[in-house]
Amino acid sequence: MKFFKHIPKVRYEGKESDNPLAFRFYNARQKVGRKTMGEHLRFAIAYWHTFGGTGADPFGAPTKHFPWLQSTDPLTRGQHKMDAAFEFMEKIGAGFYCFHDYDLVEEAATLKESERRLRAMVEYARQKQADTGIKLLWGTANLFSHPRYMNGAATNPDFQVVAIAGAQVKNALDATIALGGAGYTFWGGREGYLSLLNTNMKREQEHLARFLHMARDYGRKRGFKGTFYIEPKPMEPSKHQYDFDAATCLSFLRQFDLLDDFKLNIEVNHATLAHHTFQHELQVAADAGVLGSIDANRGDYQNGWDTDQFPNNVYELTEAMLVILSAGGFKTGGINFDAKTRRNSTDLEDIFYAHIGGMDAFARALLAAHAILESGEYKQLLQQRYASFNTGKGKQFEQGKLRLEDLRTWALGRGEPALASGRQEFIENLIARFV
Ligand code: XUL
Ligand code: CO
Repeated sequence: MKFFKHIPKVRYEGKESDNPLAFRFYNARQKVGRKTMGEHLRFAIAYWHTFGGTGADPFGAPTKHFPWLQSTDPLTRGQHKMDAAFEFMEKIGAGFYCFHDYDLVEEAATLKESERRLRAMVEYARQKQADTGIKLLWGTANLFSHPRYMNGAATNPDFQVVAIAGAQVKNALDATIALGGAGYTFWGGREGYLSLLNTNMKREQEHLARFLHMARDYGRKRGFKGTFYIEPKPMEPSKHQYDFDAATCLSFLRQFDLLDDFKLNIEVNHATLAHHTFQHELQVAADAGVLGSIDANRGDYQNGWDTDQFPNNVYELTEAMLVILSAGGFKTGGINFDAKTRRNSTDLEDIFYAHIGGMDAFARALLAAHAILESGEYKQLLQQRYASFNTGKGKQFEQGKLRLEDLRTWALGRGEPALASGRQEFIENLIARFV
């Protein structure tokens, strides 16, 4: 079925265009350095928000009555939803999508029936992918919505729940592999606690590690060559989540020997919930060689929760793209719009406007960050700041050739250093010159 007949394919029309259904900056085929914009940005559409987000919130009923969600038969509904998804992705020109198992089709009353439904949807998706060339960026399992997961999934104190979560991950991995997914994500919204008083944190984290090892082993055994991602988030829906932020996840992956297979999927609004900037989280991941993929969105400067709005701040995105480009860009990962239109954005056009805005903002940021790195001025400023470690005693310090008492001896002969400006405003202006 077709759902967006009244909306034309979105094309690049250039900066001067005032067509709200055109790109002004995102031009998939335009070269930026050695890659095209499309290859750099690898845009993905999040199935759950864009085709399943009905606008319901804790205070109110759905506001969006998507025509693809009207059938009473779950499989037919799943197929209509997928028709809408692929029609939308073709029109917006996104090369990738991401899903949870039960975004594809509603979970059934029994595991067996859920598996049957899922297999049918995977077949349907395989055909759609072949027809359109659209690919799966990553799959995942929804281990947080069902009431059984109220005390956690892999970290649930009841082994029976852990086993059901395992079955779900096996099936979601099978689906991801069958669809040639480039990645598989774990986001642990319920892997944490509501109260420490009833929680054995050490045991739960060991269970999580055991679970991830099993998933990794199964995936690799079945020929999955893609990347496993952990998506950090500090809280919401749990009071405290184990995958708090990039640094916490890294320490977990190191402790439990998972670094060979896992990278991080960094989400903007999760970073800000952890009182970090997105750029900070990207840099932590990049420095450890685990910058895998990103979930793009933005939070709200006044509200403290996960508002998942579409990104629109080109200056901040430029800073983020500086980190991503300096780390070598995306390999298996990409930019997944884990973002939703507002509850009162109820027209079908609204999901187009939202993605067009996000894609254009990233395109501008890519162009700016690329130009900044090409000009060399910014990189040089950063290098100069550490120049005292390039020669002499500074160099020996970095090489581990000095002892603490050597620092004293050297410092004694020197006196006070001249104050060196950090030149923050100068650098901010330099970045702004390119934005
Ligand atoms: C929730 C969130 C999830 C993950 C996938 O905050 O970001 O949608 O991206 O489970
Ligand atoms: Co996310």
